[in-house]
Amino acid sequence: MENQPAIKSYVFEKGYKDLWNTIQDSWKANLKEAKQHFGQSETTVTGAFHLGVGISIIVFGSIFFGMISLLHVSLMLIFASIIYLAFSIIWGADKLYRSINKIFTACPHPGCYHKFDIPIYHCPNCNSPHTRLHPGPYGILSRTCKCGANLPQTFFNGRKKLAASCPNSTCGLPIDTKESRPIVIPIIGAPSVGKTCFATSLVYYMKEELGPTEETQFEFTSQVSSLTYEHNLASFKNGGAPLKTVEAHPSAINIFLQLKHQKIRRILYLFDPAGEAYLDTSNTQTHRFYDYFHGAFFLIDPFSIPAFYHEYAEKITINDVKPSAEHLEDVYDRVIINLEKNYGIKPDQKIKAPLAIVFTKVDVADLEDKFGETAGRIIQESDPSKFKSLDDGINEACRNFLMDYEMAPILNKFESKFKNFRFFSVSSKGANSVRIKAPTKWLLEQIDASFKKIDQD
Ligand SMILES: Nc1nc2c(ncn2[C@@H]2O[C@H](COP(=O)(O)OP(=O)(O)OP(=O)(O)O)[C@@H](O)[C@H]2O)c(=O)[nH]1
Ligand SMILES: [Mg+2]
Ligand SMILES: [Zn+2]
Ligand SMILES: [Zn+2]
Repeated sequence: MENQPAIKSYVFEKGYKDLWNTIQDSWKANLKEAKQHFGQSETTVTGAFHLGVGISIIVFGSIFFGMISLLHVSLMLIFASIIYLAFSIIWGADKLYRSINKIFTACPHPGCYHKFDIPIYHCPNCNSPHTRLHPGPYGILSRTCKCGANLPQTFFNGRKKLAASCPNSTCGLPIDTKESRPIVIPIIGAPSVGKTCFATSLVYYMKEELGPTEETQFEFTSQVSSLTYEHNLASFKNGGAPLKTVEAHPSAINIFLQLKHQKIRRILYLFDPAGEAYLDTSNTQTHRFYDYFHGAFFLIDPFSIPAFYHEYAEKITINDVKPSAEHLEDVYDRVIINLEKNYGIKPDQKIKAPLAIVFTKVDVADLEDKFGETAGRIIQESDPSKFKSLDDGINEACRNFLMDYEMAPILNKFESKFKNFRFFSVSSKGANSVRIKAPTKWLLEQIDASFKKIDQD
């Protein structure tokens, strides 16, 4: 373990110093006494006596102190082994607890996104950084900081309550995850597909509809997340929409979700970058959260589909709809290339993480008839045994829509690359959104079965 600003346990530092000093002192005393006798060893009978005594002090003294030292060393080693065993067991339990509960630390800050087992913890008294605050040579359950403060160093005695920061030396910013279970979800889509409108509406659903229920307590982890949300939500008033996102490497929207009957708190990481991030692979390769993401939203602006846009160009007000100009397939290809090149997905391997493919802007013109509620209902009624819910019908309607508008290749790509994906259609307008709950709840349930118990219809 790297050096910590703390005091090591007795047997791992001071004990050895004491032992060495005792051995040295004993030898010195022994030699001193022997020397005194050698000093009196003239060629007389008493002199010969002193010579004899001196020699026997050296011989028997050495044997005696050697045995005492051996006993001392053995006791120290036994004691050290017991402590070593004890802290290994507790550290093992700490690791096991975090592994079973899928707890890790992910940095939510722009461009960092590094993942760690535990963050750097800071002493509440002197703020010294303890890079490895866990059972070890500095203590089993707690350690003493250089300033004298006592710090807990396991999951069960309060470590998570300490202030924490990112261990990445070029970042070092505060991380307020409190050893919760991360749920990491990027939102994928070109500029203007509706990512920020969707993210804001999703947070609105969680905060205002899920939050007030007894089942899920909602809390922003940071002011940044809360202010961004409030700002974007306010822009929906009077029919507006959030400003274009400029940051290709955004801060995560971080939210604590405490589910009823679940001891471990969840912490949501929602990443809403500027769509430009998906226009070339150099940006996404630094989106390190793809290393540990749990699922994703892939947003489709129907007006980015050329055949459909041409059919509807006359029926819509461009300024209201802000069609996305980027080809859907190009965005998809870049995301997959990035995952294959940088994040260990093999070309012939299917991605296990669930993907919610969300058609946005369903409130425009008659889109509800194309892949929304009306379309879903008709499909459901045509074969109720196959399409058991409205969502099943909408999923099918979205697929049909892609086929009808010359997008069969992208449908094939989703099918060949993703094990678990499903289509949804939404309108993202904050409090006046339509069906935001469906993709949100589906994705959370696929990632974490505990979400199945909340907000059931
Ligand atoms: N009618 C309607 N318009 C929408 C909806 N979602 C998004 N829009 C429109 O699309 C525009 C772009 O939406 P944003 O959410 O900012 O898009 P984005 O994907 O975040 O874009 P970047 O930040 O540039 O990457 C908005 O200003 C709205 O005009 C929707 O559900 N319905
Ligand atoms: Mg945006
Ligand atoms: Zn301290
Ligand atoms: Zn960081």
